[in-house]
Amino acid sequence: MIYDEELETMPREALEALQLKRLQNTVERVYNLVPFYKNKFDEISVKPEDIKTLDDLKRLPFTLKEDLRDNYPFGLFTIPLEQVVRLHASSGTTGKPTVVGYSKRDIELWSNLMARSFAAAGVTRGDIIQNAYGYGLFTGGLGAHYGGEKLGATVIPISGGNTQKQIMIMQDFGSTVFTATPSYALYLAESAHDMCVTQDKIKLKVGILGAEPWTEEMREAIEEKLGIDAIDIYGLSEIMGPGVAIECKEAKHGLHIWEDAFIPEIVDPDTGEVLKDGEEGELVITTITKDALPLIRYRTHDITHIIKEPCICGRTHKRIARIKGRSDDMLIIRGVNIFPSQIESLLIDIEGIEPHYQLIVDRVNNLDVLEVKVEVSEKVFSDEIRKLQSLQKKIEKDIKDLYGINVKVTLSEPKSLTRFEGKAKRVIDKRKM
Ligand code: DLL
Repeated sequence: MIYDEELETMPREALEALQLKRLQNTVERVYNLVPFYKNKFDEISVKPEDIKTLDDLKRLPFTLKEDLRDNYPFGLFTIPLEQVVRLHASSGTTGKPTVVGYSKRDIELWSNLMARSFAAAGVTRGDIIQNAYGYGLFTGGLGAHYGGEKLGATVIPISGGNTQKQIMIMQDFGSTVFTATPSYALYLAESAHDMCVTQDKIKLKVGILGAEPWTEEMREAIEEKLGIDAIDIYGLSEIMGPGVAIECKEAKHGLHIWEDAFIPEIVDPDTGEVLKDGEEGELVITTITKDALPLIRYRTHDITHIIKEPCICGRTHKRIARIKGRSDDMLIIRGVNIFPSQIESLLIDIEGIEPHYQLIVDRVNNLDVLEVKVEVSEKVFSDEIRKLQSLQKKIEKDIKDLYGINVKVTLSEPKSLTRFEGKAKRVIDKRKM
């Protein structure tokens, strides 16, 4: 269902005219209200009035996560704190978190975009959304909550964790939509299986899953185990939270990024040069409707490309391909670049392998070594040692053939690797410890 016909199907020309107007307005505001931006623009002698076309966006400087940290906590806000009605923060791995603020209008806008995203995924007013994204400083919980209510659906604010209770509530309340990270959806599916809760005992039809990278193969595994449509949703707290982009139910291929609110660019992660539609690089986003914390050319570190072809669903907003990983998650093993998601796609397709894995990187005698720990199914685990050894060798060979790196594969017992209630942590890089 299309939630906002006029905006979602607006002809490109009109959409781009709207973007330009909103961009000019945003640039003017940040220049006049945020000293950080005024200084950065002055340094390269660019004035707001120089932005005459959408193409002029590339004249503006990038904003980095460090800029938010350097101006911790509220230094990039354009409005006084009295007008800020909500704060969220993303937990950095080190040091201070990144703080984001919302005015009343921002919350309204976010709810609208999230309602629009739910609708694109096939959710309607009659649905019951079991929201297992964490509530708190993380934007997942409240973002999905407000969007679900805005749409008029029924929201169960269960938050993450407590899996047995999730499964009980899912049956008793008749939840039709499940929102969580894909890794948690998979964990829930397994637990339901262990509790003998079969698909006919639940009413679930859609999973709105995101907040971490996942693969097509993982989608298939989740869809099969839960008997649902699994839809990919993208967002980041600095830009808003969940609902920046989502797949539509019709195509389930690429995520529509809501261009009446955000301008996406793809840049070369090393040089910052803007790439053409279709070329893979780092996603950079400029917000054009945000009030409290507008960001100009924010470097997301997420690797993707723009899908050029128009979508069968009729929405005119561009699509980004499924996020391949973060540029800072890319592993370099003896000079070969590899994303965890590439290993994931290969593993999940192998018979007898469960979609649970961990990558352990270390440096031994000055050489990088990658260990791939992966769980096998109960059936394979009870096989004779010889068969397990040949499975292990097969995976090592497949990875070598496809990606050109030597890895050590360790087969783990079923259910032995850590399960995650929020974002999964797949990589342990001992070189950085
Ligand atoms: O993860 C917001 C969110 C909540 C998105 C719920 C979707 C659902 P942060 O905690 O700030 O915000 O983390 C943002 O997570 O830059 C990506 O690297 C990653 N990420 C988010 N969605 C996806 C996705 C929320 N669908 C960071 N695929 C982003 C791959 C994703 N990575």
